[in-house]
Amino acid sequence: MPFASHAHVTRDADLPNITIHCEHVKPDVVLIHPPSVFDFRERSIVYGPISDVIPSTPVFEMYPIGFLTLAAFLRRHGYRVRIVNLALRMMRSRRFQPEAFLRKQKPKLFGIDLHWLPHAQGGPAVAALLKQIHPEIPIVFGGISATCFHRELIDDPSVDFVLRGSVTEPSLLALVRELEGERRFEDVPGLTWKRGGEVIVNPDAVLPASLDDFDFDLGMMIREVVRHLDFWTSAPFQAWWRHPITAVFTVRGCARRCVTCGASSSAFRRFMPGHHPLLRSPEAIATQVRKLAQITRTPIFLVGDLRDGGKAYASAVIDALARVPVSNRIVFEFFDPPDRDLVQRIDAAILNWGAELSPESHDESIRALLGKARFTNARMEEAIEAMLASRCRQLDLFYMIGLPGQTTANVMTMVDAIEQLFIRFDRRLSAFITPMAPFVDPGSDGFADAESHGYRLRARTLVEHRALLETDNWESMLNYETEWMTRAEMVEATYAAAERLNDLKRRYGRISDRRAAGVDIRRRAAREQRGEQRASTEGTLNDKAELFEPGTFLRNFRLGGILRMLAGAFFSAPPRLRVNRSSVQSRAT
Ligand code: B12
Ligand code: SF4
Repeated sequence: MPFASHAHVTRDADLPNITIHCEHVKPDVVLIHPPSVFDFRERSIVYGPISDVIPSTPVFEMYPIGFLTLAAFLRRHGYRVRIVNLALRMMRSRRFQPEAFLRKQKPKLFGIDLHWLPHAQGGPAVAALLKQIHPEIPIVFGGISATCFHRELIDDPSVDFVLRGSVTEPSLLALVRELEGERRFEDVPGLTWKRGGEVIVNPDAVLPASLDDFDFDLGMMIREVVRHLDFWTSAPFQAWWRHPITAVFTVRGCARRCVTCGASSSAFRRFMPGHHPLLRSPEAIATQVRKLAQITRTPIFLVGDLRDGGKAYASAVIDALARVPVSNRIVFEFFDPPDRDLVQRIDAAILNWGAELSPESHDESIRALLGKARFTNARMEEAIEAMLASRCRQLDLFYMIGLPGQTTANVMTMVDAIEQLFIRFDRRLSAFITPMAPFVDPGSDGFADAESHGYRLRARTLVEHRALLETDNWESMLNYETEWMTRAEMVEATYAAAERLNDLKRRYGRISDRRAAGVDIRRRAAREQRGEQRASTEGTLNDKAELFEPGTFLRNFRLGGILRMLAGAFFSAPPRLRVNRSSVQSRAT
């Protein structure tokens, strides 16, 4: 059954399927999230498990969370911003016509994200369509991949601007002001643009000292949904209303150096302006947690390992969280095993908590080659023991296929090692194995200096990645193979490991027989076709509900909190006040 005619969509029964637009409120900026492959509905693509441990489907319909911080920042300065999750609208209905929808949008500026490289086909394709229907409206790209490939992207005739950087809010504001003012684009920091045939790369923007000024505004988000009576155009991903996971982004960039990561310290030094990691203050993290807990009951993930900000910073965050007790589960991310002291501090401060630890491999030598962290398995088991001896409610371990030094035999030994952990520890401990797919990140050490890390790259440029995305199965989409495993071997090892792991989870009570049987059916079907033909919301290696527990709208959300926030947002609606860039005076518009 080709995906071409069956974009699989799970309807959320408890949500009205209505979209009413108030056309009279014309946004100044429309931020568009494209599908990974624009014409995915017309193609027959065997996707495979490229999105099994994230909420999105292989269409990668989740937009960068930065859309929310960009929108909040611009709104604070008097501009109207609309977020359009085009990928999600296209997934939800075959009848949805992107062209007709985009024709009605007439902002001053369109923004498209090329944050994740898997949108290398969809992003430029949406830009081409927009240029065709609105040749007079400029288009700006932004995001990590757009920054990495800014020179190649700006050569695309549909692209007018690329904003480079990990914190682009002030530059986007400056760009909008220039568009409605004197059009002195050379004054916009971090902008790559063209004047006539000439490409101009402006100096980088200066990064702020902290992330505290760049937050999303929950009240405004809810107000936008209510104002448009549109639950889908700006929803972050397909199944969000059923499991609205929430997160606080504690950091931009990273202190670690994973060979395959495009946001590692060395990767960002290569192409991302400014000094990273950039932290959010402990107070700002706690405030965001409190606000999220006012409207949802779902787990709140703290993205980033707090210890990378230093021991004192991690302690300060935990103390700040203790001052705003919430009933939601707070999920901590650990890049290497936490010591007993930290576990005890968390346990004393937080009522309901869980953790994610990503050893990536059971093999200490492979971990060393990957470069995230060096630690022994004994140390990891000690940490697991400490966490499970505390009130930690859930501990998920993440492993990967496609690592330096890893062979098929080594992958299977990894499953044996996980079984030993299942035997030793209780059901709160679970584990996931996914392939690194579809790409080794651009700009990463493994991309920039592939051979010395044992990678063989099949694509380097944006155009070459676009071509890979236009192939019809996940094996041929991979932009790499390794000295130790071919692409075919990685595909086989992925399914073989998943089959055993699913069985172990069933045997050791991590998942029910029913859930395990469901995964088995989906994986067998996928394996036979070497993938998964529909962009399904369900995983083929694991069940996504293992990670993101679904619930009804009323179970997930706190209606009272939403109404209070909504009332607050309406009463504090931002004035149409715009500050002139070149003067300290402000003018009301
Ligand atoms: C949290 C996270 C996630 C979350 C999603 C968060 C989200 N919705 O943004 C989850 C876990 C779901 C996820 C999934 C994936 N991720 Co991820 N993720 C991260 C992580 C750890 C942090 C990102 C972050 O903190 N962002 C901070 C927010 C506030 O800023 P932002 O979204 O980056 O936006 C700012 C700028 O980028 C820019 N910007 C972004 N878009 C636009 C658009 C315009 C027009 C403009 C002007 C500016 C702009 O301005 C924003 C504000 O200043 C990074 C690693 C890292 N340390 O950075 C990887 C990272 C970004 N992810 C990566 C990858 C590969 C993926 C997946 C493809 C993996 C997969 N195969 O499943 C998926 C794609 C998901 C999808 N689209 O559906 C790679 C990207 C490499 C690349 N160049 O392609 C990274 C760098 C590292 C990694 N390997 O994990 N990810
Ligand atoms: S993959 Fe490694 S380098 Fe990249 S964000 Fe995660 S810990 Fe940091």
